Amino acid sequence: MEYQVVYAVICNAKKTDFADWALTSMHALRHLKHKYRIFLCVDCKTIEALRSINHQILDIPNVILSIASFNGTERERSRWLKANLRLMVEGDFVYLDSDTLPINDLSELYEHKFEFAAVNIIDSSPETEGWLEKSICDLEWVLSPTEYFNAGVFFIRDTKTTRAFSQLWCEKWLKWRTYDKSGVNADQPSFNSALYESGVSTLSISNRFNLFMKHPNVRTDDPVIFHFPQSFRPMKRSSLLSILAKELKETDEFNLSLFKNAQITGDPWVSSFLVVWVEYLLSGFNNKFMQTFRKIVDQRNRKNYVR
Ligand SMILES: [Mn+2]
Repeated sequence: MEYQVVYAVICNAKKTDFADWALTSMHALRHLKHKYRIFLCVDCKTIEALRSINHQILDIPNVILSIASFNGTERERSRWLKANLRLMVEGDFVYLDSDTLPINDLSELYEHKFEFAAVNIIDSSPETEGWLEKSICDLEWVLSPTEYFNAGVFFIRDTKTTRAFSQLWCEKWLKWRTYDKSGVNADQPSFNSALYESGVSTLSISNRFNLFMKHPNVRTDDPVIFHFPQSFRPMKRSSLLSILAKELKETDEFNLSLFKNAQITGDPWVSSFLVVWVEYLLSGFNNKFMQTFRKIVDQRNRKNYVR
């Protein structure tokens, strides 16, 4: 059995955070038990940018695939790329967000008979508390009554149905983009309704496989993949991913002992409890400030401030 893992990266030559994180995540994969065939999916503008600065991420993957750049912001381009992945890559694969870090073997994600597997967040997502329902109603979409998946980590098989799902996700996301004027361009509503409406067989898996760091106290036994929501709380000083990425950039070395230590302790943070909380609270304050700031910015320009 071949284990395939797919990353999707959109960035420019000046700000390469997403490429840096994905590169770190790929290094982590190379230190796990199984061998993984790594795919890097990008768009034309991104590959041009990465080549112009000779970014290290170009050396690690087994396969690099590129699609035509979507005409929009970087955030929109990354949504579009992600919705197209199932049509770009052949065979079953696990998709990992650039802000995730695998610390244990992913083989369990492949060992079932379902077409799709991910962590069900229906009971914990703020999306499912209000705004989502109105939007879904307005757009006349259908959602599963029992499942709402986080799109940051998922397993997907290569079948007719899953390819049709990908097509439908693209169509729905385009509609969402016109409908939602917030500039956030969430991809999970279109992702989840496309999944349900296309009849893909789905499996809800343990949050060990996508441990979403909503706050510093998130923990589980035997974690497999840490997910640091970099886009709204970067946690530059405390998250294992940020520190590994920073060291990799500065020294060209993946800090294996730090990584191995995290495998043993299951601790996603590298600073003390107090520092993690201070950074977390400060980044929350920053967000509030940015939200207030955004409100006074013309809606048309707003998209430029959200990533
Ligand atoms: Mn993410």
